[in-house]
Formats: sequence, structure tokens, C-alpha cells
Amino acid sequence: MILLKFGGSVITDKTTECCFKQPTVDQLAKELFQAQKSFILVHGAGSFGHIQAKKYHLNNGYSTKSQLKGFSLTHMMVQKLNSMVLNTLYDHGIPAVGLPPHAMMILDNHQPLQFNTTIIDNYLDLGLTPVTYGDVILDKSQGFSICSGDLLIEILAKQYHPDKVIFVMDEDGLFTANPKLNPDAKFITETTIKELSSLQTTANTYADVTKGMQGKVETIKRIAAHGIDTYLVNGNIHNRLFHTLIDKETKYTHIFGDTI
Ligand code: IP8
Repeated sequence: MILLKFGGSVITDKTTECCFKQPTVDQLAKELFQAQKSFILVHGAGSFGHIQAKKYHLNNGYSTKSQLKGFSLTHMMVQKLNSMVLNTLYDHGIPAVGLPPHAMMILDNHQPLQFNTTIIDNYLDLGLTPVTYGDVILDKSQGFSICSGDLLIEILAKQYHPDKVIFVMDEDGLFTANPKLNPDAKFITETTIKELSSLQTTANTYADVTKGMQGKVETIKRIAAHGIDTYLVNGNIHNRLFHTLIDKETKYTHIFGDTI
């Protein structure tokens, strides 16, 4: 089984509130269908969640009653995005089921406290593809907080030990520095946890890409420590996802799993 994340910046235009990139998601769904693999899909919130969550300071936890409106709005929008993803998968022949994190799990200070995977197991057994997503969620000590798609990927990777984890992003993969700012940035084709750690400490490279990328690198290191290989793939270029799914070489960054 393969664990996949569609990044929010691939499936939505992050600069425009609630803007779904239908042609891109159509292409990705087509490639998923062609590959004929069993998978769990997680998707980010993009402009259906981040703009709203930021406006109402949802990740800082519950402090004022007015945030409840923001919680409800963000919840509705990410659910809407999930419906659009499900619809697209359906149109491309993939029967899928949306699993809202807020109904399956509780966090405590941003970390998982309870997560019921029985529902996921049963849907997988039936042959339905579970599709979950970054969401607003109950948090025992914060009241509520944000559960990111990356946190879900980490939890699911530990639980299901997939053949591989694929992050579908709007970049080719990892670089030694931010390629948009630094002409000397070199593309990393393959790497290990050890190399990733030294890259960060010696060169402070990822800090100036985005905080999102820095956080992702930390997530990937934790996934790799369970012996699971991770691939970072550009979702905007046709067939990169398809080739990664069927183990055909293409442009990606491959981070080797390593339990040592
Ligand atoms: O896009 C964030 O999930 P992500 C979820 O995977 C919300 O970081 C509601 C902003």
C-alpha cells in the first residue's frame, strides 16, 4: 500500500481564497487510476484552510468565542475541498471515501491523543480509497487546533508501514538551498536521514525556502526512521507521479528509510 499526500499548493491556488486547481487534480487522479495501486490519500488545505485558520488564529487554540465562527468556516471549507477531490477521483474511476480527521481523532497540545484507525481498516478491506485531509480538530489542552496533512501522513505511516510515502508538491523535490533565491542551489536526487540532518545544521538551507518545507523535512526524518522510503514529486509535471507509483525512474527526491 502507498501513502500519498497532495500538497495544498498543488491542488489549490494558495494566493486566492478557495481556488481549486481542477486540471491539475484531474491529471493526478488519472495517473493514480493508471497505476492501479492501493493507496491512502491525504491532502492539504491550501487556500480552503490556511487563510481562514490564520484569520481566526485557530492554531493558537480556543481563547475567544468569535473563533468558533472561524472554526466552523474553516471546517466547512476543508470539507468542501475534500468533496472536490473525491469528486475528481470518482470521475477518474477511483471509488473513494472522505474521512474527516475532526471525527476520527483528538489532539493534545498539537500531538495525537486518540486516533481510531478501525474505520480506515474497514474501508481499505472493502476496496474503497480513504481520503483524509488537514482539518480543524479538538485539542484536549488547547480546545481546538489544526491537524496538518503532514501530521496525518506521519501517523498513518507509523500505523500502516506503507511501501512508500509520496509527497506530491509544486517543486521538483529538495534542493540544497532555495532555488528561487539561490542560483547555486543543487537538486537532491537521493538522500538519507543523516545527510538531511547535516544539511540543515551546516547550511541553514531549508529555513529560507519556507517554514512548510522545514517542517516537512522533520516529518520525513521521522518517517524514514521507521524504515519507510519517502519520495518528493512535482505534481505539476505530467507522469512524474505515475512513474513514481509504478517504480519507474523520474525526477524526484528519494529519502531512504533507515531504522538505525
Ligand atoms: O495544508 C492544514 O493542513 P495542511 C489544515 O496539510 C488547515 O498543512 C485547516 C489549515
